Amino acid sequence: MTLETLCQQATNSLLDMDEDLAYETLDAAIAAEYNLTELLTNGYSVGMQELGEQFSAGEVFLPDLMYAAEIMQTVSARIEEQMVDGDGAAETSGTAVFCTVQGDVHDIGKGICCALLKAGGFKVYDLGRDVDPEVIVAKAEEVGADIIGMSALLTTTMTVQKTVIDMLTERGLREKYKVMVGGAPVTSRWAEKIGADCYSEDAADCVEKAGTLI
Ligand code: B12
Repeated sequence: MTLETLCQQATNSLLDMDEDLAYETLDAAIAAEYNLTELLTNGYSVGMQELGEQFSAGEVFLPDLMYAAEIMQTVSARIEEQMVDGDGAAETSGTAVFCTVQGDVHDIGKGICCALLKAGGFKVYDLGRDVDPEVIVAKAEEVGADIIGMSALLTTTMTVQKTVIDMLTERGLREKYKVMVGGAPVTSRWAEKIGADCYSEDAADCVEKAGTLI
């Protein structure tokens, strides 16, 4: 089977919430030694995004969405394992501290960004979701991060990205870090308004921009 066919199958597996198909597709791609980044971004991610739109339009119920989110997380974790085992993480391009901000539990997109950054040679500290601004700043200081990446999927939690940037400025730490922001409601305009260094629409762009920021 071609990679293109497997990507389509990966998309369908999420849209149909077919767990077995999702894992079979991944196994087939691993066996064929296909590019798993492509399978993630052009396959599973597309399915998750389409399902998200269906949910927003009231065509999919919350329990189904949560089930698909679980499948997506298992798949992302397995792909990340494969990438770390492979040659992707051999060199360190820089150090990034990533999280989903306080009050927000949406971590699928953040997880994909972390997986691709690791594959791109970054050392990534994934702090998880619903993370307190103090914890983000403390971790960046502790590990000497180059990049702080913050994901927010709710309009109510986007403001926490600003809180962290303001905190860095007030403490005289702002120049030490490149701050990247993202998540579905975030725009380049918002990034500019709050004084972030960079906004990315998707994970592949996030890795590319992270590389140019350092
Ligand atoms: C899946 C989902 C959930 C899952 C989350 C599971 C999980 N573990 O993440 C569950 C069911 C738990 C959930 C809960 C809720 N959700 Co919800 N959820 C979604 C949904 C459908 C998809 C999000 C997703 O995973 N997309 C797929 C990923 C791959 O895309 P992504 O996150 O955008 O990430 C990509 C880019 O944005 C970028 N990126 C992401 N982060 C970052 C960070 C950086 C630094 C960079 C550079 C780039 C980057 O790269 C990623 C990969 O390409 C969206 C709808 C949507 N269309 O977005 C609603 C949505 C975000 N949820 C919404 C809401 C309201 C909620 C709830 C409040 C519902 C409720 N009433 O309880 C709760 C929130 C609880 C909380 N405190 O957080 C609203 C938000 C509305 C708003 N304007 O604020 C949305 C938009 C749905 C809607 N239209 O109503 N949700």
